[in-house]
Amino acid sequence: MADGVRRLFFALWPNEAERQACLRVMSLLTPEAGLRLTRPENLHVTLLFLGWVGSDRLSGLLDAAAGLPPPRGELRFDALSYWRGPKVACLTCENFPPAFAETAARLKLLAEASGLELDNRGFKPHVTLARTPKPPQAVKFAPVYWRGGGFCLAESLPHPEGGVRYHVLRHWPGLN
Ligand code: 3AM
Repeated sequence: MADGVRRLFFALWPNEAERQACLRVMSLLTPEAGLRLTRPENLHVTLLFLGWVGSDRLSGLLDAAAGLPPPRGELRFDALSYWRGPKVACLTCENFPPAFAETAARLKLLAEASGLELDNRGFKPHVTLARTPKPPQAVKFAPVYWRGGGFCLAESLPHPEGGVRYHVLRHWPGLN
């Protein structure tokens, strides 16, 4: 890895009530072999994964993101899904206010304008609750509400105890 290169993503970070609501759902997951819960401080909703970003691109990206209005409204996570590719159990929502996908799309445009090459994955709101080799058992839970408003740029770093830790580099506060 070259010097000054960081693994980055734009995300919504939870307030304490949202984090606790996610932890309540996590506490319902049956502890299967190989299931690894997300660290509470790592819980987030990815808006746009950037991958490795050189320091030469970072300040332009930060300036451009500062001008972006954060998404207004609320996400209602009412389903527990299993994604077989990355082997994650995550909270998902079928319907969500268009402002969230619009913010994700605008972040993608400004990242590309900053010279980053991104894949064509669309925005799928989700909160990764656990990594697990097989689908979790079904659970009943109260929907997790997650307000829009501010968003942030986070860095993915190795955790000294294994796995990753996410560090918020910059937070742009919102109105709601
Ligand atoms: O926990 P989630 O899925 O929201 O899965 C990774 C994590 O988000 C995702 O980016 C977040 C920080 O690492 N991620 C990692 N590699 C990715 C990739 N190649 C990716 N998302 C899309 N494409």
